[in-house]
Amino acid sequence: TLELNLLSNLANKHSKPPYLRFQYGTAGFRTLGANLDSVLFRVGVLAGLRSKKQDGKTIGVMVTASHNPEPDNGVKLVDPRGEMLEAAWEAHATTLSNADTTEELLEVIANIIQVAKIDISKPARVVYARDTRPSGEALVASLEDGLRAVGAEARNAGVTTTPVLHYLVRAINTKSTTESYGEDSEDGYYEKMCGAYKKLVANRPLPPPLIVDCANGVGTFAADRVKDILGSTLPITLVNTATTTVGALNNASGADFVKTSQRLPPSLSDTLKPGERACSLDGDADRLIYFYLDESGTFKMLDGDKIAALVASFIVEQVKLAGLENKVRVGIVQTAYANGASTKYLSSRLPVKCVATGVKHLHHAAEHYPIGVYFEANGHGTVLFSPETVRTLETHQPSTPAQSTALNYLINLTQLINQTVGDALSDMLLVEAVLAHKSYSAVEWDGLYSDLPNRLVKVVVADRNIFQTQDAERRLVSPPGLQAKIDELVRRYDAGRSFVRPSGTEDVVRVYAEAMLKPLADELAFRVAGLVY
Ligand code: 16G
Ligand code: ZN
Repeated sequence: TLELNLLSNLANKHSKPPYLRFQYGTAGFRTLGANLDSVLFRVGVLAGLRSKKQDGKTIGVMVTASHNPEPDNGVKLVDPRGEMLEAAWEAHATTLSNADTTEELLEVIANIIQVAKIDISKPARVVYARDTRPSGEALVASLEDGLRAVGAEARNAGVTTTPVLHYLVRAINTKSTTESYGEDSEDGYYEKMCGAYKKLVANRPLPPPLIVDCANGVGTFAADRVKDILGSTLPITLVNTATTTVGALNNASGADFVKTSQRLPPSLSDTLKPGERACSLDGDADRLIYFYLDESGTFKMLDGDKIAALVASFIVEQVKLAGLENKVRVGIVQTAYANGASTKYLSSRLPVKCVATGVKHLHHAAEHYPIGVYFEANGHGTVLFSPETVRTLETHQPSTPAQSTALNYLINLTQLINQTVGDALSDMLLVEAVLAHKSYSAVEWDGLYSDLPNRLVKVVVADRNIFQTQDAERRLVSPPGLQAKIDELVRRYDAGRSFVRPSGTEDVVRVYAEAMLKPLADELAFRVAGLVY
C-alpha cells in the first residue's frame, strides 16, 4: 500500500516549476537538466508503479540525454525484458509529469492505479543508472526520493551506459530461469560480450588498431573495459576521453557529430591516416558510426545503414553455411532516413521493412523475423534472434564440419549481440568480428554500395504538430497540399527523394533529401525546407 503522507511530503520537496510542460517522447523526457527535478521524482514513482503492475519484476530507469549538449538531461524507463517502456504508459508518464500541485499529483497517481489496474500491494523493484552529465547526480537523488515514496526496492547501477542498464534489467529478470540472459552485473555484461568475441575471432589474424572516439562520455569507461579484456585480440586506441572536462561531452566529437556534420571529429584530423578505420560512440554509447579517410584524404562515413549491410550479409551467409536457410529467415528493418542506396542493396537480397523513426518501432518490427536486423542510419541498432531461432540453433544437428563451424558462429553472435537495445560496444565488436572474417578493410566494407549524397536540415516552425505523416513518415497528410508540392520538386532531381517529418525530440520539423550529386541534394533539401517554412 502507498503511504500517502510520505508520498506527499517527498513530492513537496520536488514541486513542478509552473509554466513548464513535459512530454515523454521517443527518447523519454528530455530537456535542460536544470528543469528536470520534479520529472525525476515522478519517474521514480511511475517506475515503482510499473514494477508493481509487472508483478514485482525489475524496471529500469536511465538518466541520460544521449548525444544532446551537456546541459541537457533526460530520463527513460526500461521494461522487464530490457525493451522500451510500453507505449500506453508513455501517456501516464506525460500526465504524471504535468500535474501542477501535489494534490493534483496524488489524483493522477490514484487514477493511473485505477486505469492500469495496479495491485498496489505487490512489491516494486527498480534498477537505475546515469551517464556522466554534471546534472546527473542531483537528478538521481530526486529519482531515489520518488522510489522511496512508493516503497520500491532500488538498485543503483551507478554511472554506466544505456545498453548496460538495459542488459542489467533483462539479466535481473531472467536470473535463475531457463532464459537466463547472463550474470546480472557489469562484469557479467563484459564477460558475455567479450567472451563471445574472442571465440568468433579465434584463429583469425590480428586486426590493425581501431581508433574509438568516446564523445568524452560514459562510453569511455565501457570502451576502456573492452580494451582491457580483449588486450591484443583487438588493439584499441581511445580518443575524446575527457569525461570530467566541463563542456566536453559530445562537443565536436561522437557519433551524432560525425553523422550530422559528415566530417571527422577535429581532434582526429592530424592523427587519422588514410585507410585507418575509426568509430565514434555517442554520449550514452548506444549509437555507433564508423569512418575512414580514403587515399586522397577524403572523409568517408560508414553509418548505421552500412553496418546493417555488412552484418546482415554475414548472417545470411552463415545461416546458409549452417544448412538452415529454409528454417531461419533474415529480415531488415530501416526508417525513411536509410540511404536509398542501402535500401536498394539490401532489398535485392532480403526482405526490408520501413517503419517510423524511433527504436521502439524498429525493435518491434524486427521481432517479427526469425533473425531481425535493424539499424537507424544514425547508428542505433542491433540484431534480434527470435526464441524459436535460438532453439533451432541449439538443437540443429550439423551434418558436416563446415555446418558445425557456421552454427557455432551464429550461436556466438547471439551471445555477442546485445538483444535488448542498440549497443555501441557490442555493435563495434560485431563489426570487427565480421571484418576479421571477411578480411575486409574499411575501404572494402565501404565498397558494398555507394551512398547517395544526402542532406538533413531542420526548420523551426510555429507549430510542428500540424505536420502529420503516413507511410512510415515518408509522406505528409497535413498540412493539406504540401506533399503534392514536395513531389513536384522531387521529380525534377535525378535519384531525388525527400520527406518531411516533425521531430520527436526537438521543437522542429526535419527535412531529408537525397539526389545524385551533393550540391543537388543540398538544393533539394533547402527548397523543400522553403515549402515547409
Ligand atoms: C531518439 C530515438 C532515435 C531516433 C531519434 C530521432 C530512441 C531510443 N531514440 O533519439 O531512435 O532516431 O530520437 O529524433 O528511440 P527526432 O525525432 O528528433 O528526429
Ligand atoms: Zn544515445
